[in-house]
Amino acid sequence: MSTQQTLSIIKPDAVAKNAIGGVLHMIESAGLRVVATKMVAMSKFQAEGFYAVHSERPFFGELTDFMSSGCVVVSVLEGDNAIQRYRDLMGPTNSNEAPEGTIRAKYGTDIQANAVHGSDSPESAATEIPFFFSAHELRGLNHG
Ligand code: IDP
Ligand code: MG
Repeated sequence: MSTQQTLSIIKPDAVAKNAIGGVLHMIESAGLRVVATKMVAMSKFQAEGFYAVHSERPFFGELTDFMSSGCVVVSVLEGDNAIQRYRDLMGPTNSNEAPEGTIRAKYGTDIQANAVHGSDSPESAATEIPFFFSAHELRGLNHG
């Protein structure tokens, strides 16, 4: 195992549910470290850019409407094998299929309003982290 960074987004549904603290608590309780975080309101254009990989999917329009419907909390998480560990903590895409103990089981509603995003590979993390965080914002990493 090696130390990795992954991008987390607490989506507008979870922010609306007052679950920012609840999600971050689950992240920290799982042993992942929050090394950068901020609240942002994504424009439709930003959401389309972030999810460009899904631009041909039938749900692209509603996904980008949803992601730009309210504030989100973006964070960089760090830890051994952080990418897969966070995916496991999130649970499957469809919240209704998420096992107990996962973030999506606790805070998600359905396949779209599923509370959180997490990078799915080192390649995704390497593009998703700089999408939201400048080098300046990341320079304090590894000093926690
Ligand atoms: P993931 O977030 O579990 O990696 P992806 O397949 O990458 O899932 O899809 C990105 C996001 O698009 C999901 O988190 C969810 O919000 C939304 N989404 C995925 N599949 C559907 C669908 O069939 N209908 C509506 N929204 C969907
Ligand atoms: Mg994905």
